[in-house]
Amino acid sequence: MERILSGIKPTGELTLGNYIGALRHFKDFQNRGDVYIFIADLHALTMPIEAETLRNNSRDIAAFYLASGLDPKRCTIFLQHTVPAHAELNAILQNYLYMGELKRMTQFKDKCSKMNDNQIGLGIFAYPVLMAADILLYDATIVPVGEDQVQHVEITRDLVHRFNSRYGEVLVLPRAEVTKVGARIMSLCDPSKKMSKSDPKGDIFLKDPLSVSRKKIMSAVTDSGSEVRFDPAAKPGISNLLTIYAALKDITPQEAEKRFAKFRYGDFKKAVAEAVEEELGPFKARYEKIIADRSYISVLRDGAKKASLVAAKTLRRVQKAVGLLSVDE
Ligand code: AQP
Repeated sequence: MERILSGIKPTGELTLGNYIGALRHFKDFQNRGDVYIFIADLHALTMPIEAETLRNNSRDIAAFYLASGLDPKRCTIFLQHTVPAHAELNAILQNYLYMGELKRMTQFKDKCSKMNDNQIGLGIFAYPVLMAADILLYDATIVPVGEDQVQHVEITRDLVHRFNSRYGEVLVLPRAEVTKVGARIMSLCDPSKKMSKSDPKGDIFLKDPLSVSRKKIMSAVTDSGSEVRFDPAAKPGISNLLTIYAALKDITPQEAEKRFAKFRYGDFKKAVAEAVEEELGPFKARYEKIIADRSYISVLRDGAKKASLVAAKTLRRVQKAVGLLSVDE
């Protein structure tokens, strides 16, 4: 049986990119294996964030998880910090990844390119170590991610090979699974940049009123010419909108292109806005109900207990392998 693990960092308000690249697929994982979905709150601390913002974002993600169709009876939903084994395994694994490889991580380079060494926390540098701990604690075989996180799953795989060749088959080798359509939704203002919650220009937020997301789509940057064609290099703006539409309708961007071949930009944008409204309308309604009744709190509490049992077993296996003396028996 597959073990599937995924999570979202509560670094900002969730975007349509997070929805298309991650949230939208979560419920289907429940038909494919044993699912662990967490709120990566320790990861969110790797860049400056206000305490109240972090708390609110974490609540929102919990409610969005439930609104996405995740069923706490069929999966485990939890906050990362409520399972101490994440930090404990991190303390061990940090000795098996090296400065040279961490320095080469694209996320680290992107996030820290404009900072000097006295502004860069150790956490953002060592981010892949904690992410490896997140994955390995649950013996995850599949890690669904957007394109940007594939590199971190790859470094986790390197770590597993390194660790297991020294200590035997202790850690389970995970593999990244990238969303087929929509693994990298771009900003509506600048389609050369990813739509990111920590860089809100050109984002559609899941909490935006539908009229606001419609306006944002209608004023999205397009390309010269008037043809609706899927060509990310020559027509990045239109291609991004085609990708959004295709992802929401479960078709390919090429099929979407055919559907809109005779459309003008304005009518095409209207159709994309409608597709977003149709999908996000009911989703947002479910979120509003969950955030109001606070049902997510008990889900997170139960999730922490369930996740801790599994994580503690893996941690013990690793501690034993590296030679940490047990006093349990
Ligand atoms: N633009 C995107 N298109 C498709 N998928 C996306 N994801 C994020 N942005 C897009 C996917 O959402 C999940 C949660 O991501 P995360 O919070 O763990 O980290 P991230 O990829 O760094 O997301 P952000 O929104 O860009 O966060 P910040 O701004 O804090 O760095 C992942 O599956 C991710 O791939």
